Amino acid sequence: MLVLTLIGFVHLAKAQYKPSPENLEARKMFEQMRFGMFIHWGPSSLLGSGEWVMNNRNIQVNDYRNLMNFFNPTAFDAKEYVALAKNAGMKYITFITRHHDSFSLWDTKQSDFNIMNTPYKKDVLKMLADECNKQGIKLFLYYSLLDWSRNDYPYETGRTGKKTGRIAKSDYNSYLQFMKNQLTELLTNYGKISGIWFDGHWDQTNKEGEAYTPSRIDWKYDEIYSLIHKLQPWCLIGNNHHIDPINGEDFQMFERDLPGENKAGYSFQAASKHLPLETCETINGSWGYNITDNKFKSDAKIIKLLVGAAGRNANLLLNIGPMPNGQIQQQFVDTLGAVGKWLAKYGETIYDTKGNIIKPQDWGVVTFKDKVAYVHLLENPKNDIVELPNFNFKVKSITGFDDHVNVKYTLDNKSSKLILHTTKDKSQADKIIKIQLK
Ligand code: FHN
Repeated sequence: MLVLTLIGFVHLAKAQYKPSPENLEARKMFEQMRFGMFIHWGPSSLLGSGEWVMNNRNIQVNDYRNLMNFFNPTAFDAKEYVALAKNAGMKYITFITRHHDSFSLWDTKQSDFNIMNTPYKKDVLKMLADECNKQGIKLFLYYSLLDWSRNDYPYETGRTGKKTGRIAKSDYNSYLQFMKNQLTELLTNYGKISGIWFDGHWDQTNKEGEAYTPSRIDWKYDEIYSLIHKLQPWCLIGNNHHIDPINGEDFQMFERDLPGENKAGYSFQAASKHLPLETCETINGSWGYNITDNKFKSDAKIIKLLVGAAGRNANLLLNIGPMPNGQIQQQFVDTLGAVGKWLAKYGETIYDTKGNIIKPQDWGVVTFKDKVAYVHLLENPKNDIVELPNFNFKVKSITGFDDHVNVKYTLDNKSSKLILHTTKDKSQADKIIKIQLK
């Protein structure tokens, strides 16, 4: 009986994650920020083929380690990175600390495959953390659960990294301890960390969308998550596992899709109604530096993504994959500059707004802030008619955001439908109409 009661207690303790007041406050601030910079970078960038190159070319662990001898990012400038994010209107940076290849971009004592053993010999994370602090940008850390180099990671049951030459038997307890030690370093030596962004869970499941997708290993998330929250209670935990949120997580992310969409095939999970949401996307098609990837999205497309995310109550985490020397390619700089310029003018319609009050429509989305609703026309409305269903508000005025000219409208109180009679110039990414509510 006693044992059963104890098991019951343990189970209950696991089931009841109660975010701390600091954590709840951090969630609010996270939602206000709406736009962040994702940075995928490391020795894999040297090969110019994206961050999956080790897996894709079946590079053996010992051969891959050679990259450490010539990863020398002398053009890395933390001040420039943070300024670039700031000028783009981004409010936070999510930096890869350790991707699937196992390379650590900080001075870790837990593995010698790290930045201090490259010719560069400098702790890039420290420089970035200090600079974020100086320039008022929040710092989130990406941390891979999946590992293609270590023997103790359960690669036998994994989907990827099977051909990197490992033969020793894995040992998850040892790997778990390693991760806990690394996370403790990250959350102890780099000041205030706003969030940990996990990735790689899906390595231990069947493909997203299949009927059966539980993990083949017990990751012991309760231990990992409680350690993080113990070290920094405000630190938000998100896990890009492509399934419904797990107990202990503070935000939910979507990869290459806005919440509620599933074009990329990762997002069969529904958007949480309680947790803050985030969508991550690339500017071209690659996360890590890819020398032949010229499929750059237009500035308009990125702006629409950002607005589409805000309209669904989500942040956009937009990726850059710096070059191996630390320089950021001009195309990324230009796009970020263009979005920054747009946000300088239209930021009030994005930051600190709420989406999803009116569901996304064919023509676009609506964001709300205090007594104002911003209608974002992302596509040309059919017959110059913009319908807003479930519009349960009283209207004071409706004007164009740019020209302040009154927009013709009809409000059918019975069906709660607001109809705006307006159109959009095709060349504009977004036409905004401001509804002042009573
Ligand atoms: O495998 C990673 C990939 O390299 C990249 O980091 C993205 C970012 O969301 N996540 C994984 C794929 O789901």
